[in-house]
Amino acid sequence: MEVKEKIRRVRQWLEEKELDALLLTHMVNVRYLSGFTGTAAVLYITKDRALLLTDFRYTEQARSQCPDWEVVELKNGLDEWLPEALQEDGCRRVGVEAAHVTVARWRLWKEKLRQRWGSGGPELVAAESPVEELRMIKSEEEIELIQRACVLTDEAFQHILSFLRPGVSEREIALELEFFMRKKGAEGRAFDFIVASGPRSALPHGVASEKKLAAGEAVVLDFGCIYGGYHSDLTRTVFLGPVSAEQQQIYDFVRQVQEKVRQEIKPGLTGAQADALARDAIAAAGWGDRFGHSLGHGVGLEIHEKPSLSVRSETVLRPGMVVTIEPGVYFPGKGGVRIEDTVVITSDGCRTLTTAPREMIIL
Ligand SMILES: [Mn+2]
Repeated sequence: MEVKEKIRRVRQWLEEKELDALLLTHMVNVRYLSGFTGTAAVLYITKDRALLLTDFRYTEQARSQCPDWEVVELKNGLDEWLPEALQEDGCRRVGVEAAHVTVARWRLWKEKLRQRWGSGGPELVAAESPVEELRMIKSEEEIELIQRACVLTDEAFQHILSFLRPGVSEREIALELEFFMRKKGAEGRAFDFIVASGPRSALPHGVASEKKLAAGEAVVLDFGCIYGGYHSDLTRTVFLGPVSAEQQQIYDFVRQVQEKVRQEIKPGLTGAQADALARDAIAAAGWGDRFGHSLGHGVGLEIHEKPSLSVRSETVLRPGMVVTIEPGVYFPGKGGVRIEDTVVITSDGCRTLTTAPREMIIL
């Protein structure tokens, strides 16, 4: 979507919400709307102005990256600028991103308005940002960047297989994954990697520890990278032999469930209906209480974004949404299995962007 079109959509939203202005402080939303990749800027949008506020460090960068925005260099900070601007523009109701403004900042802004106007001044409105909704549907260019992040992630998985052996620590594995992807062009890791082996594989969020791998253990590897600002997310569970019949059975089951979801997910389903594709199958196997997290989440400029594939998600899936599909079952004290892919919803189903092998791997 062109920047001008994004601004038009936000203005449409302003009208619907009967707001005179929106102040966007969440850097990811700032980047999405303006193209600005620096670390400090705020967007201010009214029905006829679109300002990018930044400071001396970033003025020049913002002018070159954001031709559709009027770049303003803040001299005395945003908190002083805001009441001035609201007065100048005659704004009565100004929206702020409720999920991204601290209580301290909210109080400070209210106090600044009160100092200037007493009780009759402009009203701050805690709003749900319209930008997170826009971000749910990815353009071809965005999908291409996510795809490239996924390719690097798949390559890192292939690479790490030769590195896994008894005695290697989870931390060393996490570092090697990150080093490999960054050498190949990734900007960074997508999140703190999960490398969870043996009994730790039962921890759905077992961030890599000092624990060393041992024979007979499952190893859950959950990792991804950032490319062009966009994230990837992949989980594979591999085994250091020998593998028990029980491990084999659990693995085959999770793999089947994950495959079924990728075959059946399609536009028109709600996030909750997608989640149920996995949850019902796992419950039917008698392991309902062993799958305690949601099926998946949106992926884009953030590793976790809308839509969520979870019990309570009413969001309807649409083509262009990029989500993870990551069912798992976990047995405390023993171990767990999770298999996760990043997929893009298409007109009649989904296309899987991560392609690392899903067959059981025993090293
Ligand atoms: Mn994930």
